[in-house]
Amino acid sequence: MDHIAAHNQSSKVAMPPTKLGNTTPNTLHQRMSEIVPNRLSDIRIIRTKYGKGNLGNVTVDMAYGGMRGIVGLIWEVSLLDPEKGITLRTHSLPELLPRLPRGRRGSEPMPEGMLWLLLTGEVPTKEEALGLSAELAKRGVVEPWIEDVLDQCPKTLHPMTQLSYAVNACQHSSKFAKAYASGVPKDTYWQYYFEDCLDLIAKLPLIAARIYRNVTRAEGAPPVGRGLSVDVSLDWSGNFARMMGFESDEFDDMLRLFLTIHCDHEGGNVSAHTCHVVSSALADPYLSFAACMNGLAGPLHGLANQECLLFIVKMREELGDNASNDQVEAYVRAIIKSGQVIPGYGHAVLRKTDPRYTCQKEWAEMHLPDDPLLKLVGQLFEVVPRVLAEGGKVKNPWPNVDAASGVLLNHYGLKETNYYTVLFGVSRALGVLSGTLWARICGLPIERPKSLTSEEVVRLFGPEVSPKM
Ligand code: AMX
Repeated sequence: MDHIAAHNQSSKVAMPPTKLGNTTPNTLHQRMSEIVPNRLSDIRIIRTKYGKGNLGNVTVDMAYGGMRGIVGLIWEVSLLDPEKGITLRTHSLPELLPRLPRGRRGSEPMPEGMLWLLLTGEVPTKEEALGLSAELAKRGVVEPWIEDVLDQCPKTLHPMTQLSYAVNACQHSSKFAKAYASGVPKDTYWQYYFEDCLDLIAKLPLIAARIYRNVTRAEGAPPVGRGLSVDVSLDWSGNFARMMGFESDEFDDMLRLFLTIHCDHEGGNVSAHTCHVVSSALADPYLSFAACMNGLAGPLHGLANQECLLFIVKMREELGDNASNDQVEAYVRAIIKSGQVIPGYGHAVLRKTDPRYTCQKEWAEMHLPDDPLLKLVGQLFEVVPRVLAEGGKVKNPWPNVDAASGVLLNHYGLKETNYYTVLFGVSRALGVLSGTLWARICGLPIERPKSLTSEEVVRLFGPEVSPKM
């Protein structure tokens, strides 16, 4: 298999130099500037040696079937293994989490460390991660008119719509769009793209916190106004928590974990792929990420965390706190019989329990062992996979990332389920913008797969099997 050979061989091409005896912490931009030329040279070698390698055949069913199994994308920052789950720059989540740097406060990793890793391929030192944290805090400003626009949104406008709206509006300050319009050379695009990515990631806590404040304000109360700003002494996640109005150290840590583990799931999922395809037309990071958020807002993708908690809460209302597994099973069967999906279960690529579910469940068992909703999460795990596996239709009956996250958020008082996907989106910015920035660094062209009509399928494979068209 050519592609496996390519994969094995690729580990022999020169990788970025490791940092030796460096006393002054690198900035992310410095480190990227060192890494980019080496990596581009690696990719030139890979393409020269393995460019004609065959990545597999495409069948008609695959084209009708959501392109499952078609390998047609390069996404440098993460890779999903159906059995083991996500690897971020080759590190599995359980292996990586203990290695990522902690901040000045808290015991969970700073998402800034994950961002550094995704962009550079290197686990940063604590000083580097703290430096990036300070840099993001400095960049974390939003034009006042965008804050006013958000304040004018009706409380009932879905928070994901508000997020997408605000991110699109931030495009007003895109450095890449301005640089492109002024005709800068192609090989410098990534530098402006990098600036926009960091600016956008830095603005997200302020934007998302403002949305939270506005949708949760009391009936008749005025919107936030000019009251929110980033505190440069706090990390990215701490700032987000504080601006939303949460003050406890345990909430901060839960949010750090949430924002770290939701960041990326390789390039073919709806949110990442949308960001990738929009950016391939050289739309700037703001336009690309806003589109990505619109995809994440779908109930089969990121909205599933909202759906999942609603499902668990409703089940509790109907079954009470002492439901037996038999009662849970009857409830689950009735939902499936009515034609609905069980949110938080199943996946297009994964074929085992999602490690992101496992790490959230373990965290919950340690910090909120007596939460009645956690008990139901455990019972669903005992019941749902067996029920979904019956009949063999569902390809993956195991829990995904969304099966436990809502219970954590709800426990700490973040009860507005329609806000949950915004948190997912803030985290996802780290991964999709890193992957998309690398696509720009590599100069990947505008994306344009070929499509067919059903008549064309019949023409290609008929006429003896042709239906009447
Ligand atoms: N409950 C009930 N039925 C399910 C199911 C679930 N959790 N997961 C899959 N199925 C059904 C599908 O609806 C499909 O039925 P159909 O043939 O009648 O249309 C059949 O099983 C085969 O589907 P599949 O090939 O196993 O899954 P898929 O790749 O088409 O879809 C996913 C994957 C995630 C959309 C699906 O498993 C699902 O709808 N899960 C529930 C929603 C959810 O948790 N989404 C979040 C995923 C993670 C994320 O992106 N955040």
